[in-house]
Amino acid sequence: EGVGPQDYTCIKLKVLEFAPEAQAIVAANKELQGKKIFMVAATLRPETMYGQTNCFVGVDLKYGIFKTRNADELFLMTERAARNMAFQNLSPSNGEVVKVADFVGRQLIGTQIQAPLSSYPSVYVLPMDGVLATKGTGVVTSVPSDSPDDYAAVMDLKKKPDYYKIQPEWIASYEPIPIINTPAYGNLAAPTVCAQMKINSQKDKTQLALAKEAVYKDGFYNGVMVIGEHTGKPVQEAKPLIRQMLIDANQAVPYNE
Ligand code: A2H
Repeated sequence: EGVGPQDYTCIKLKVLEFAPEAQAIVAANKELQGKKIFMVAATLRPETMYGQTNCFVGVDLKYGIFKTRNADELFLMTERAARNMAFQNLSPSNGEVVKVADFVGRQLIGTQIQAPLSSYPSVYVLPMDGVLATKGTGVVTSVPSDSPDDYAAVMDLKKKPDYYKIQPEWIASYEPIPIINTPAYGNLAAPTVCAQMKINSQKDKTQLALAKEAVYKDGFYNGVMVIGEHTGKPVQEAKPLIRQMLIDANQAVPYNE
């Protein structure tokens, strides 16, 4: 982690309806009328995107909407990510960063988005404690079937919606979806490992780091897809194919940092 370049896939989460405070900001901005706005999430596991149940932001992090190389599409992410993307042929011109709106994460909570490949036609933007401003785009797509961090955060939100200032229906009926099967953890690796290790909350950081490592390696080396067009294929084989399929469909872009 943090050593050497990281090959991410940035998933384009189309905004269907902004939460009220964010909507007021967008509505007041002439540059945004009639444009498509995407929250952009950096992932190392594109093959798990069938299982997206929500997306996470940090409530205190700063986000912006930035112009891209495509005049009709804008990206919502951290300014740090926008600066990196400007040198990866993703901004209007090389090195150019054009921000057209500003938000704080909490204003985005409750926004509805369309997550490519997800079995759920629309999902919500929700808070997570551990979202780093210094990694990826500051937007984390949530796959509770295969990410212990995501599963622990989703369980916290389901248990304590008031504490996290969310409406229960934004997550209550969004269950983890089987994506990958392995001999060790079955087809819901993250819930299984969290139960085995008695992980009760996203605050159990030491245990979560161990769980994440175990599930990541096991899924990659021993996993077989149980959903989608590559059902039956090993994860190692399906991963680059699903990544390319998302990129070809203009639902994702490659991103390095
Ligand atoms: B992964 P690495 Cl299913 N702050 O995507 C915190 N976490 C972030 C982040 C940020 N700013 N940006 C990205 N991430 C998460 C899927 C996934 C991920 C699964 C399983 C494991 C997993 C769905 N969430 O990551 O430090 C994103 O979550 C475990 C490594 O660059 C991204 O991939 O290695 C991963 O961390 C990148 O972490």
